Amino acid sequence: MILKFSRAIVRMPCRNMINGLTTANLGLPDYIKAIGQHGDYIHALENCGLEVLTLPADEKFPDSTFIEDIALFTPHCAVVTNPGAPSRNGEISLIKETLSDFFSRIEKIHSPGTLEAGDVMMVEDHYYIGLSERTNEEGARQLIEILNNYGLNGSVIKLEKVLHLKTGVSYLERNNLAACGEFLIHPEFQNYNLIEIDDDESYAANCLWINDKVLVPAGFPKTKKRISDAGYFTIEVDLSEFRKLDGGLSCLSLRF
Ligand code: CIR
Repeated sequence: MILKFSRAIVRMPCRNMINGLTTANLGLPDYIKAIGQHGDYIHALENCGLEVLTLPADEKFPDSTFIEDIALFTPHCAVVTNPGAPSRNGEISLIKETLSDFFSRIEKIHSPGTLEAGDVMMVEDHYYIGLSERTNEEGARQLIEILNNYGLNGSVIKLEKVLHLKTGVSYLERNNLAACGEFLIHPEFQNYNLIEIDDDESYAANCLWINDKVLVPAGFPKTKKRISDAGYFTIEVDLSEFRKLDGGLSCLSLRF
């Protein structure tokens, strides 16, 4: 197994997740079902060789299980973000102590900059940053400055329709990029081997490479086949309850 990541951090969903932010129109999530799906997700991470730290649920923050958005990990430092969604901003206070157990250097995005790490896609030393309703130009500027200080670099991608950059595009290493909609024709991505995700399976564009296996959401057979055909072992995970809150595979963990 190619080991790039060895650990992941997840946060248990809370009962209050039914009050999470959403545009999905798929009904309210079922908490009990979500707990089961979250357990399966953790097993999938373990199957990819990761040691998983599971943080407790926090009822104050309905969306706090989507832990990816509040921190970005680079090989040299962790960056605590500054979520643009007001109901999510307080989530950052929950993570700081945990991060200091793993990272000696912790950076921070400051207001008026906003940034959610679902908008950040890492390709080797380069970090694409989506400008979205949650991540603004000042947040992106601050992140690029931080990255530059560690010999890394970044560039911005203006989003048209999706919530976060990684809602619509996922880097699967070896120059392979799973992409749908606006990203298939985006000039920045034309030098990658594009794995096209059809519009009717766009939820599956948020798939997750971990140590040369790829997690894909269950129920998207065309996407699963295209990713398998690209040479990856795929693991399906049913995330129906998180999808009701616009949450995908990557949002549920921090990997490093
Ligand atoms: C939100 O709207 O913030 C949550 N309901 C979903 C966050 C999904 N996170 C992600 O795409 N990185």
